[in-house]
Parts: sequence; C-alpha cells; structure tokens
Amino acid sequence: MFIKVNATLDVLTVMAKFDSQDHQHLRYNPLRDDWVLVCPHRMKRPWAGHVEKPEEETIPRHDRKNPLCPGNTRPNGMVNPDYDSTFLFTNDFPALLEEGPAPDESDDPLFRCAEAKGTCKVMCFHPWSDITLPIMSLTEIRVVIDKWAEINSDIGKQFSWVQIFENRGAIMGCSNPHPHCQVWASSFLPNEPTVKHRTQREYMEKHQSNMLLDYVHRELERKERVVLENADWVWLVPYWAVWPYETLLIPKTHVLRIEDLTDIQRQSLAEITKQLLTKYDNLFEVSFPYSMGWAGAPTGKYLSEDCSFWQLHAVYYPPLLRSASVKKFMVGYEMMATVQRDLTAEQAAQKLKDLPDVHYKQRAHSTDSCHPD
Ligand code: H2U
Repeated sequence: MFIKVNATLDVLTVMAKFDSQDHQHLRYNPLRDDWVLVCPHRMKRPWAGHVEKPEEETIPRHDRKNPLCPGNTRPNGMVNPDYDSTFLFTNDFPALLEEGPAPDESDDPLFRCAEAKGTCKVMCFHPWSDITLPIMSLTEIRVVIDKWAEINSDIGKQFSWVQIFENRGAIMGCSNPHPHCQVWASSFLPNEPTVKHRTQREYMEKHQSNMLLDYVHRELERKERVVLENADWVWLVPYWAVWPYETLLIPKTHVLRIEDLTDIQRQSLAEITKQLLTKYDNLFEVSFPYSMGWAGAPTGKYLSEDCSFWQLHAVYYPPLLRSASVKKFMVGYEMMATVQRDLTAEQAAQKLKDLPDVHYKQRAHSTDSCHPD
C-alpha cells in the first residue's frame, strides 16, 4: 500500500506542469556567467538543524575602549578626532599595502604569481556606536553616500578597483559594532569584477545594449521581484539570487561609477537605502546581518577606456534563512558543485515587499537619530 501511494505521487510529480515556485530548475546569472540550482519543493522539509541563539546586545553609545569611537586612542597610538559625522582613516591592519617587493615572474602555468598593491581604509558612518544606517536620518545617510563617492573618485585615480563594502553583524565577520564600512583598493582587478567586466562587455558586443539596464527595465515590466523603487532606483531580488534574501540595488538610468550620481540620485539613494535596510531589519526583527558592496566601472588605468558596458550597482548578501538564528550554509553541494537555494527569488521578494516600512525599533517611540528628518 505504502509503495503504491509513493508510486502515485511520483507519477503526479512527473506529469505536473512546470511551476517555477514548486519545481526544481536551474537559473542563469548573466553577470557572473554561472548557474544557481533552485529547489522550492525542499521548503516543505522538516528542519532540525543548527540554531544559533541571537544575542540582543546592548551597545554603549560611546565606549572608551572602542578604537572606532571619536576621541579614542587606537592600539597603534593614533588618536581619533572628535568627529561628529563620518570619519575615514587608513586601516591599521591593511591587507594591501601601497609599497612592497614584487614577486619574480614565472612561466610555470601551475605556479603563477602576480604583483599586488593597494590600500585599505575604514570609514565610520556616525559618531555613535549604538546606531545603524536604517536608524540614521536621511541627512546622515546622504553624508555617507557623498563620502563613498569622494573615496571612489579620489582613490580610483591611483587604483584599478576600489571595493567599498560593509560587513554587518558578527555572523558576517564584522569585528566592531560601531557603524562602519571598509574600502580595499587594488592595483589589479579582483575576480568578481573581472568576470562582471567580461560579461557586461560581451553582452554589449552581442546586443548593442547595456546588460544591467536591459535587466532593470525587464524587471520593472515583470514586477515579480521588485521590492522597492523610486524615481531613480530599483531594489529587487535578482532572478539568479543565491542567498535567501540577496538583493540588487541599481539606478534606473545609466551610471558608470558612484561619483557620477547626481545630487538628486544621491538623495533618492539615501531614501531607498533607509527603506530597504528597514525592511531587512523588520524581516526577523533583528539588526539584519549582511555583506554589501558597490560595483561600478573600474578605475585607475580603466578611467581612459570605454567602460560604457558597465552599470553601477550594489549587492546585498545576507546569510539569514528562516529566522534571526537560522542561516543558510554555503557548504557541501554549494562548495563541491553548484550554489543552491530553496526559497525562490519571487517568494523572497514578496516576503520583503509585505514587511512594514517603519523600523521595528521605532514603531513604539520617536526616532533615535542625531538629526531626524
Ligand atoms: P570589520 O568590522 O569589517 O572587521 O572592519 C573593521 C576594520 O577596522 C578592520 O579591518 C580595522 C580592522 O583592521 N581597525 C583598525 O584599522 N584599527 C583599529 O584600531 C581597530 C580596527
């Protein structure tokens, strides 16, 4: 009897019409030129896996011992200014240095080596440690955006790639609760931008059109994965998303680099950033961890090349899956074979869309920010 029921189910499964929200399939990522395996039927399985207890930490607004706070002395003896806005400094423990001996060149295809130079910066978003971007005012977020643009323009004169990124939350390797991001600039084009450079160029050669702009316009027509939009920006879960709530933030018009954003685009970026981060925090009512970063046309020697096939965009890669304590593990099959997801991009977009626009910490009382807008 049991065998018969299973056999009937198998026949039904095989006979069913394909539904992307129910049936396994592969999706192509044209930006990374790779595939993601989507298995929505697995959402129905029981879960008895690892549960990390979320810690609701109380962060002091100013901690005498925190090396990122205004006025404090860092372990290397440098004293931070008494900053009241953003604060940019050269990382005291940089992965990339501007100078250093170069390796010998080698013809051996199995032991290739190349010179790497660069610089690393840290940018504090705010003088307070107990504040995050979604709680900050639009004016304060706008200052951060202007600073990102300034950094990309300044450091980009010297280096081919300026990676601005924020690791938020200890689960994402963030070492300090003070709101901050990092900037790693390099003499070489790192792996991710190298692939994006090639795929966007090849798309332009083949279609005489900009890949990501085409993509945004198609997404705006379909509306299945768009979570938020304003006059200048779209926030969506990409068709090819890997992380459960991975998103893409992208301008509606052609923009090469962050410093090319107009005053109006920067203001609307501040608005959509506050909205999207509020939604993220509201998803599991926790300060939502993620790794985010900007990608635009490369800089340095590329400034004099035609990079019109590039489109500026930001990516958010959050690890959480089912709750504030259950994250997606990129292990096993993902490491050995192909990245895989259960929740579809459309389901994730709908969940984000349905969330309230007011931050869960601010629902009961007024804003905490320095200069509320
Ligand atoms: P993360 O939280 O993403 O780890 O970034 C903090 C960075 O701040 C980290 O790269 C730097 C660390 O090297 N840092 C300093 O440069 N000086 C310090 O005194 C503390 C931390």
